[in-house]
Amino acid sequence: MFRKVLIANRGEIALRIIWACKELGIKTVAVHSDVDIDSLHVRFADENICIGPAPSRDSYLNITNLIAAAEISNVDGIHPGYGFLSESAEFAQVCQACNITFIGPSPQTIALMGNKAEAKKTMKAAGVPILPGSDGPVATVDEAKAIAAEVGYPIILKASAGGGGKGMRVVNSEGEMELAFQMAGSEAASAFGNGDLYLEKYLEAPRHIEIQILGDQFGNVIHLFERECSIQRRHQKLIEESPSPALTPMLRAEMGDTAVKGAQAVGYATVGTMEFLYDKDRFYFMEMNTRIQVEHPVTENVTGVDLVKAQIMAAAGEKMQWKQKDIKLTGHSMECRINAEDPHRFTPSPGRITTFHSPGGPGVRVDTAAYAGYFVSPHYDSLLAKLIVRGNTRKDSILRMKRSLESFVVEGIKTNISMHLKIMEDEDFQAGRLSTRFMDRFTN
Ligand code: MV4
Repeated sequence: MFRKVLIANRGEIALRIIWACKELGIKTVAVHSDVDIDSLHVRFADENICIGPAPSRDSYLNITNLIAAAEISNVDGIHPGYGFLSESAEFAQVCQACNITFIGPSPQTIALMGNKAEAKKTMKAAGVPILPGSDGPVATVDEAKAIAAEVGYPIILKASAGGGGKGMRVVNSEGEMELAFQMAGSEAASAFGNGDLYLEKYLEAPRHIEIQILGDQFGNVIHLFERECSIQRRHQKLIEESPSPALTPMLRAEMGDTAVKGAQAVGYATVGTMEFLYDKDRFYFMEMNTRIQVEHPVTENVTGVDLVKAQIMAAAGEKMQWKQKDIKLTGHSMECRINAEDPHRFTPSPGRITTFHSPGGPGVRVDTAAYAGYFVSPHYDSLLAKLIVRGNTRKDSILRMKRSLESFVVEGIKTNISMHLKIMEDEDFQAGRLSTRFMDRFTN
């Protein structure tokens, strides 16, 4: 097991990793930019090192400064959290070269899953269902037109080096292809340094359902069921839940087993998430995330597995303590992402928090690094807190979420709590009638 781990992240996930390390008896090193000196992850880590000024590129994204901090503090592991460098094959490679364990899959696996077109080809070869479309990147607009004619419009163009919706273009007819191909290609090139595009049949209103995967370094892979993540705005997830109201026990087992098959095909180790699009009782591989996800507490609540501890133990080379039959789904869990943003314009709302009261009581968890007096910086993402509830049924979870949102007091900045309350009271949401288009009606 690791002796000391550096957490290459900030905010609630840095705190979450510190809690897991404390329970594993691992010493922790927090890194922070100069504006994060008063953050809770700095306060609760055993050591802390300033790695640069506020802009992420000069601090949390600066591999040289992070590795220097790791060397100075003599750590044997680095946990990247999510976002920042958590899916950077280059960072994982540099850690390996410096004999520091990157707490995640191998650089090769990160690179493979980071190329969405190659990831799809790999999953297809492993027998995981994929959407009809191109076999890898599309070289020319004529090739795109030919494939689109085969699969039928509408199609969607996606960036191979992308993910998360950046550089995507829906094309409804051949006449739109030329411009869409050029726009998507140049967007992808400027966003990711790689303009390659791949093409898929476009599903008008699918669900976004993902499977949690856990693997060790002995070839053992299990799944920890699904999370329904269809409630998103501009590819930012807002509400996640498990189990999905759409899945039958049969489909749940089929999706889980399929995800395990895909992960085994690449020898997946530590935690990962396989994202699927779900439409008319069929599911299709979309992409695989090679990090711990924001929404991991939803799965922890329904399985009882501490995913961050499991991730760290797997990265340390420990054999997994579970067999698939040991993982049971009980109850229902739901997470609302509380963002420091204007609830109507969805624009960031940085500033000093004057009052901060988070809800509690049975089945309520709040993962946050915020506190009364904390200054929410404009330099980083707007996630302020994750409110996660657990109930025996989905109805119980919604009721618990409503009363928790109503008693979540944040003053001094704006939040999206009122938007979450509107969603909880929505008839379609309460009936489980969800899709990736759900938020269209809530946003202009
Ligand atoms: C799709 C899709 C429909 N058909 N692909 C890709 C990145 C992920 N975050 C969202 N992605 C989607 N890929 C096909 N073939 C629908 C989505 C999608 C989505 C697309 C546009 C706007 C919002 C969306 C929210 C979730 C999923």
